[in-house]
Amino acid sequence: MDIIKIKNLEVFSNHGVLKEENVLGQKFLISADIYLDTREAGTTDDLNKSVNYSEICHLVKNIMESNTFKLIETAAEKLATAILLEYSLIKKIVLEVKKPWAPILLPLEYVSVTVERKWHKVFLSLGSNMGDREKYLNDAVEFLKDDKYCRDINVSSFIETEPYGNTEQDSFINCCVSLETLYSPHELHEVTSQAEKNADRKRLVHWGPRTLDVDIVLFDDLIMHDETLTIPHIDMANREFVLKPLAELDPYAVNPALGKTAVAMLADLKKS
Ligand code: PH2
Ligand code: MG
Ligand code: MG
Repeated sequence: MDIIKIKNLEVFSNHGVLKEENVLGQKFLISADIYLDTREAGTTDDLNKSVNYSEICHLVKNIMESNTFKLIETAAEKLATAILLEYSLIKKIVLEVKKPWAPILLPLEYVSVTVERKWHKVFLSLGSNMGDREKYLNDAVEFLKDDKYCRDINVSSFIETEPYGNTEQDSFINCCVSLETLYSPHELHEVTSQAEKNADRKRLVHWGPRTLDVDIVLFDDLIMHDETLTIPHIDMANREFVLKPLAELDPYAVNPALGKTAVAMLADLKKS
């Protein structure tokens, strides 16, 4: 991908853990590697096809001067997020906040924090087999659309499916949702859990009937497992109700743990 670089933009502002820093202020230097596709701007000479680096510098200065953060971590986080939210053409940003006058009673060139933030590509699987099933799915989609850290939301067809696993329950409506998000996997899990709570989901029986289930199926090419999350979804390759709508949204979405596309997983499942 192409990069626009801003190097050591100088601003004077009041961030710091110490009271004196908040009162007196000091110099900060901001650098950013801004990842976007500049091809069209470069071939047409049209600024509208790129981002205006002057505007971004003024946005940075504004945010730095109108806030008092304790941590340079917070400054970096706020700047990176604000820039990604303001400029939809930017896919990723690596942003550094340097503090050359950090008052630590020792000489140093600077201390700094660098953060890398991007729009993550995510696929969710949604299911409902209680009450007004379509409404629960539609409400969840609306809930995601209202979240400014989620964008570019696409919804597959709704399909009626027989219960998989515990078969002593009513049939499901399932779908998949693709989106881009600034959330981390655990932050997104908090959001999907909130969507389930909004549907008054009660966890009575494991794999039992539910008003709404929202699972993270794929998150970039991430492979992870801990107490709360397993990504890619551990059983996705065995579930037609996940693979069919997933393949409809993006036949070439890859499960990085298996090295298989959605269409390939679906074909393998139908064979077995
Ligand atoms: N979800 C389950 C278990 N079984 N079966 C269908 N058809 N659809 C589901 O969403 C589903 C299921 C656990 O999440
Ligand atoms: Mg599930
Ligand atoms: Mg679940």
